[in-house]
Order: sequence, then C-alpha cells, then structure tokens
Amino acid sequence: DTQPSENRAGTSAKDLEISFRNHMTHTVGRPLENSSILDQYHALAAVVRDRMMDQWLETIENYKQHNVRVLGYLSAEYLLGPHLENALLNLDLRPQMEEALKNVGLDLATIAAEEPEPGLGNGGLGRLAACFMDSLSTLDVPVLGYGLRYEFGIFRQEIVDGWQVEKSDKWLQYGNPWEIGASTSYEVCFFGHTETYNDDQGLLRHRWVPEHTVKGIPYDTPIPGYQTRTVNRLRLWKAAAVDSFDLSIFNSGDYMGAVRQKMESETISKVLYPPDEQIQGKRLRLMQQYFFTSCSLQDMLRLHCMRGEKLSTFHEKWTIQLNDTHPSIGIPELMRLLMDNHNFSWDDAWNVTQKTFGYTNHTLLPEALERWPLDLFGGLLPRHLEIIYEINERFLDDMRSRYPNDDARMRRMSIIGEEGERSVQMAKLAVIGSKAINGVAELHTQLLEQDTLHDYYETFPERFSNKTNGVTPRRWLMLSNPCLVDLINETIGTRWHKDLYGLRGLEHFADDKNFLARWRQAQEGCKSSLAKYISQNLSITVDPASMFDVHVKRIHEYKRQHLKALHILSLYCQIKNGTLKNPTPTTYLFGGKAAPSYVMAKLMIKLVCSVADLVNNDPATRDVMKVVFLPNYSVSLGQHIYPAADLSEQISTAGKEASGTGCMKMMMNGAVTIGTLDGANIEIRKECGEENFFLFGLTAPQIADTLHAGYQPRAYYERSPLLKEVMDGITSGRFFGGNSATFAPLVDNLLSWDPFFVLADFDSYDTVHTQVSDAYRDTNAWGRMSLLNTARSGKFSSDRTIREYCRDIWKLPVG
Ligand code: 26M
Repeated sequence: DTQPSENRAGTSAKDLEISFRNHMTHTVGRPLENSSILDQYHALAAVVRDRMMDQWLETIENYKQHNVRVLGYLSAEYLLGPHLENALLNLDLRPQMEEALKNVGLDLATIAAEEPEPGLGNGGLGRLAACFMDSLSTLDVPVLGYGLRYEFGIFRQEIVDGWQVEKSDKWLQYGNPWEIGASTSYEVCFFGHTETYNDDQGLLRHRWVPEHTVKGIPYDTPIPGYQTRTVNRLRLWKAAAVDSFDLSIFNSGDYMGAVRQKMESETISKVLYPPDEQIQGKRLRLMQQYFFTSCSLQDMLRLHCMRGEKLSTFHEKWTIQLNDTHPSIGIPELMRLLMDNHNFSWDDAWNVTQKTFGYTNHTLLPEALERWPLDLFGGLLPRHLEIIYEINERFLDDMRSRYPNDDARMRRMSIIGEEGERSVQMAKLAVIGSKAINGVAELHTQLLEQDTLHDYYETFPERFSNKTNGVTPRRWLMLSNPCLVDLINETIGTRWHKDLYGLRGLEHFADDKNFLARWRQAQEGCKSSLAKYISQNLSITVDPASMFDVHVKRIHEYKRQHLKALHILSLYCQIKNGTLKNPTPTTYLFGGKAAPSYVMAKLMIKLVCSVADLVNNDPATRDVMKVVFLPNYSVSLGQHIYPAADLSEQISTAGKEASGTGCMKMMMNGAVTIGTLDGANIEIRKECGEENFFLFGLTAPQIADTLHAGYQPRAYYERSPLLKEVMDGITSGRFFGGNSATFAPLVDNLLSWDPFFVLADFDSYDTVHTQVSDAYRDTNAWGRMSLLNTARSGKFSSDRTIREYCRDIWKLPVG
C-alpha cells in the first residue's frame, strides 16, 4: 500500500488533503471525481471535526481532574449560524485548508456555501447565546450549554408578491456532521397528580404520580475557542418515546396506536416556536421548556455526583444562567429533585436552589413576559405548581413582615397574577428564585429597576446588575470582513484579536487621507459583493458607490421599519415635485422575519416591498435610490450584509429595545449609526462620540410624558406637510397603482393610536437623515466617522460581557 498514513490531528495542507480524501471514501462513500458539493462539504466537515476531538476530550478531562466550578447555560434558543468557516478560523486552519482543497481542484468558499445553517433561534436572544458560547470557549471558561435540538429551526422566508411566505427549515435532512450523539438519556414526566405519603421514618413526604413519560437524548456540538485548546460542549436534547412503548405494542396488539404515541413524544422537540403576538398559553411550548430544563438539571446533578460530591454543595460547583424565563421552570424543578428524590428539607433545597440560578431579562414589552394559565400549568406539572405556591407563600410572608399592611404591594409581588385569567408569572418566579438578576444594556437595566421589577429591586438591590450585551468579533468581524481585517492587521497588528479594545490603535489614522482611502476601498469591496448577490438573487441593480443604508432585524412595530418606509416615501415625493434637487444616491436595505401570525408585521414587509416597486421603477428616482428587501435574513446573510453597511438604522421607540446587538456588528464593521436613545445605542454613542453618531427622536422619559399627556398622532399628521403628503399618498392609492385598501389598517393604526410613536418621531428622523446625506458626501469626514466607529467598538465584544458575568455573577475565573 503506497497510501501515506493519515494523521487525524495533523494540520499541514498535506495532512488535511489526505484526511479529506479518506473521509470522501470512508465517511461519505463516494469517489472524489463524482462527488457533489454536498458530498465535499460532508467530507470537509469531518476533517475539521477530527481536528477538534483531541482538544474536546482534553477539555472535559481537564475539568474533571481539577474539579472546577462549571457554568450551566440554559437557553431555549441558539442561533449558531454555519460552523465550517468559524471552526476553521478558531482552529487557525483556514490557509492550509484552502491550499489542501486547491490541490484537489476545489474551492473552500463554494463548499462552505453548502452548509445548511442551524437556525435554532428567533433573533437577538438566540444569537446572544451563540456569541456567548464562542466567548466562553475563547476565554477558557468551563461551560455546558444546554438547549433543544429542534428538528425544524426558524422558518425559511420567501417573499411572494411582496408578502412573507413561510417554508419549513429541514436543516437536518442530509445529516448534521457537527453533532455527536451521547449514550446517556433521561426521563421527563408530565400530567398526573400529586400525593402525600409517609416514608420509612414516618415523615410526611410529597410525590408526583405522573401519567406520561418521555425520554431526552443528548446531541453534543463542540464549541472551539479562538486560538486556545478549549473546546466546550453544547448539549441539545431530542425528545423520544420511552422504551416501554415497545413493550406495550407487544402486549396490547395496538401497533398503530403505540406508534402514534411514539410520534407524539417526538413532537416535543419538533419545531422552534416563533415569538408570536399570541405567545401565551401554548401547552407544547411549556412542555418544551420543562423537557429541556429537566434533562439539563438531571444531567448536571448526575455529573456532580460522579465527581463524588454531595448535592448540598451543588451551588458551589455549579452556577446556572437562565437566558430569559424560558428555562425558569428549572427553579421548582431543582427544588423537586432535591426534596422528592434526594430527601432534602425545604430550607436546604431552597438554600441550594436560590444560590444556583442567575436570571437575564431580555424584554420590557409586557406582552412578551411569560405567563401560564393556572389550569394549563397545574394540569401539566402539578407538583411544580404546588412548589411554586409554597415558594410564593413563604416569599409573601417575608414581604408582609418587611412591608406590613401593604396589600397592593403583595398583589404586585405575588408570582400568581390575579388580573384576568389567574396565571403563573415566570419573570417573578425567576427573580425570586435567583441570586442575580440582570438586564442587557444600561437603560434596560435602569428601566427594570425603576419600573418593571421595581418592587423587587427596592427589596434586594444587591441582586441586580447590568451586563451590556456584546457580539463575538470572530464571526462578526474576522470571518465576515476579511478585507477590512487584512487592512487592520497590517496597520495595528493582531493584538486586538483577543482584546477588541486594541482596535483603538486605529484612531491614529483618523486623519490620514491615504489610509482613509484604503478603508473606503475595503468597504467598497464588501458593497460590490453584496450588490452582486442582490443582482443575482433579486435582479435589482444597485450602485456600490451609493450609500448603503441598512435596517435588518426581526420585523416588529417597536423596531419601526415602517418609519423608515414612510421616510423613503417622503424623499420620493420631494424628488418627484422637485424640492429635493440633488439627493445623495442611496440604497435602502431591509431584511427580517415577521412572526407568522403577526399580521401588522407582515403588512410592514408588504409596505417595504411596495415602496421598493415604486421607487426602483420610477425613472425620476431609480437612478438615485433603490430599495431592497432581502428575503430570509439569517446569520449567514447577516455576515454578508453587515460589512457592506455605511449607515446602521437603530430606530426603535425609546425604551422598547432591551439592547439590540445588530447595532454592535455594524459598528465594528465601520457603519455609522442613526438611532434613538434606546438600548445599546446610548452606549454606542458614548463610546464612539456624539459627533460620530446621528441622534434623533424622543427619549424614553419624553415618550412616557407624551403618552401621559394623551398622545394624538393625528396632530403630528396635521402639522407636518411632508408627513401628510406621504400618509395621504398611501391612503389614496397614489403610490400603489390605485390600491388604497391594502395598507388601510396600517395607516389607521398610525393615525388613531400609533403605540410606537412613529408619527411623533417622523420630522426629527427626516431632519437628521438630511444631515446624514450631506455628511456622506464629504468622503474624508465620513471615512473618519466610520473608522472611529470601528476603533471604538471594543466594548461591544462579547468577551467583555462574559468577563463581567464571570466576575460579578458566576464567580468563575477567566483565562
Ligand atoms: C416566547 C413564548 C413563545 C414563543 C417564543 C417566545 C419568545 C422567544 C424569543 C419571546 C421572546 C424571545 O426573544 C426575545 C428577544 O430576542 N429579545 C432580544 O434579546 C436581545 C439579546 O439580549 C436584545 O438585544 C434585544 O433587544 C431583545 O429584543
């Protein structure tokens, strides 16, 4: 045999080529000459995965040996995005891999484009979890990420005649080379009733007699850190029928019935829920939450015992972070496991539980706070409801002694909401059961403390803190913007790769005209590439020299994509009637998904697409403005869009966007922000300097005052001729070929109610946009702003965020 022997950990181009050929034969089972790109992707993924396995085993062995404290990160969503190129970057394999593939006549980028992206999240919250996993590994922090292995992730969005159409996301259909099945499994129970009994010692005990049991099977994904040997584990649970089903088939003879029950067990991890307008009260959603949380807790308890530790020290060896309230059922579940299964007293169990959990809140919108109707909750999880009642009683007893004769306060602080249908309010449970509670940006934390969670903040101020979000510069700068990164490395070296504050070194070049020209050149490369994508996929021609004005994020009224659509229409009117003589050529880019049942959000997409049809086809405007709605906004599309952004639109109603993280990705890539004083915008403006940020709109207190004084949106319409012309143009059908019916609900909503103050902020937005357009024409001044945005984006690395969590909440050392 003349075949050179294979080294599965080898990292030279030759090693990689040999492994690739081997995997093509032995893993994929195809001759290289006849392989499809998908085959090549699977062989390549196997090659890369091999390079992580030694380090992965080493990492876990190392945690065991040193009996280290570990973080359990619980999240219902992980919006990971494609693995391949990220793993190559973090493992430092990219150049050799490109060479190895070239030697067999293949192109890395082409193959990488075949990877279906694991879209196991809806938006910001899920993507934050993914950025955190990257930073945790990069900083050598011991973590086990836990979540759900949805068979169908976020739907694929198509746009048909301007309307969103949802298609199912079959991301697993050709197999997932990045996951490793594990042999452990756990059982999770539902329904039934509770009873009391006397144990051997005659003590009164509680137990749950459930009616239904499912099995949780773990699938592990390695998470490699950047330039470190740490490879952490993301463990996602799949639901399956318990084995006893097979026995019942045999005994009952009802084969079809038993198979149906098997399928019903599997529905628990079938599909990711979108954050619907009507999110409350979906039983399957609660089943998902309990399912993955219980599996994860059982897993941590088992690992704890395997280390020879007693359960009374659980909180010393583990800290568990709840990514929003979705896993907050973990609080009564840990109580139940400790009391009912391990004989803990209430006080001992509470001591461990309350010292274990931390809770991150991600929203202030009251309609998005989770509440479960009591009958639904008690029917599914009767023992947990009992435990929650007791947590609540003990807590309210304590509060009554602190605040005597304050019934209103007791009602406000009770976990059980009495208004309307009685319900379990999960945010309150999470606050009461946690040692630490945090918001995700300074303003958001202030609003939590002063408003949403004020009663609790007043009582335990020391438990509250802010942890401003961040994003991983590996994926969002190094991976997505290689041209800019080459320029940065050449200019200030590579120290910034592991400490993003190092980008400050770029400030020295802010007035260097030659450097700014190269900066601009790199950005134009990204813009041309996106322009090519748009022309190939949407048949719209956009000018890479025009200003790229980008608004990408979930579609929601509070994020106000319609404010931007109205503004584009106002420019259209001004160009048509000759009042705007010399507009700055601009390409307006939108992208984002609407929840399938969110009618107004879907109408907002239709509005954007209709505006696009109008201005892209009118000879008076089409050479100076283009409007593009990019379908199926996702992590991989984001990687293509952010580097091409000149202007970042962050225009939510002040006080509504908890943080926002897209704003950070664009800032890092050199986009200048136009934004309200909301979420992380405030901190972005503070970091980059007021003169490098375009501010508009009412502040959060002004919004509150306006509402209090009786907001009359119609008054703004009457007062602003420009706004009036736009609204009337929609209503009359003038813009849209005589169609006046489609957008009537949107226009009526804005004129009579306008819950997100679109009309109140319209004039201010228009004024500041005029300043933006003027500023963009001064190439050097704009380049300076752009450069300073990148140079001052260090704070928004998720490495900084994770360091703060480790120091203040998790009490974990960082590497
Ligand atoms: C709830 C019930 C049923 C189905 C879905 C949901 C649900 C899922 C996700 C509700 C909310 C969800 O996410 C909230 C979210 O993404 N919040 C965002 O979190 C980001 C990270 O902290 C912030 O940057 C954003 O401002 C915030 O909107």
